[in-house]
Amino acid sequence: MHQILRNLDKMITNRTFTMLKPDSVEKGNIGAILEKINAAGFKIVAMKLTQMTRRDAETFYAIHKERPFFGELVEYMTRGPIVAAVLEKENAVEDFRALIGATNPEEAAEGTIRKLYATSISENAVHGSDSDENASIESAFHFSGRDTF
Ligand code: IDP
Ligand code: MG
Repeated sequence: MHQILRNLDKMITNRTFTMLKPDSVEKGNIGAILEKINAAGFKIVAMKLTQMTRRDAETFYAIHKERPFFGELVEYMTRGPIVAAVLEKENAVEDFRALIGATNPEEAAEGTIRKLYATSISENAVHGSDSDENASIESAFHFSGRDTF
């Protein structure tokens, strides 16, 4: 039983969820960003090109609904297709947040995806889950169990 729980825990902490946001797709940066993701040792477990509806974006970003930028965020995230993906690597959530860099590209470290490809704090190229729990919730929002094996 303990072995099973340990394995389950390991499985969860080994995955994160990402979106290549509409600006990345518009600018033709899908390939370059996926290259960085692969080069950093992440395996793509599930992936699709899709577009979020207003309701999808409002639900996905519900935690930010009282923030002044919420309307702008929903407009941005729904204006064109995104690439949604589930990624696997040891320590996935933390390592992926390090790979993408700070929310504001002006504060993002050299070589990070946001430093390289983001335009502004709003149009910042990629999403990365901020916890194992959210990685799991966000993956389930975009993919069914049979997509993520
Ligand atoms: P994160 O994506 O780095 O986790 P959050 O604070 O969770 O950053 O914000 C979610 C998203 O909302 C950001 O990625 C960005 O697109 C947008 N956002 C965050 N802060 C601002 C802001 O101050 N102005 C405009 N948009 C923002
Ligand atoms: Mg966040």
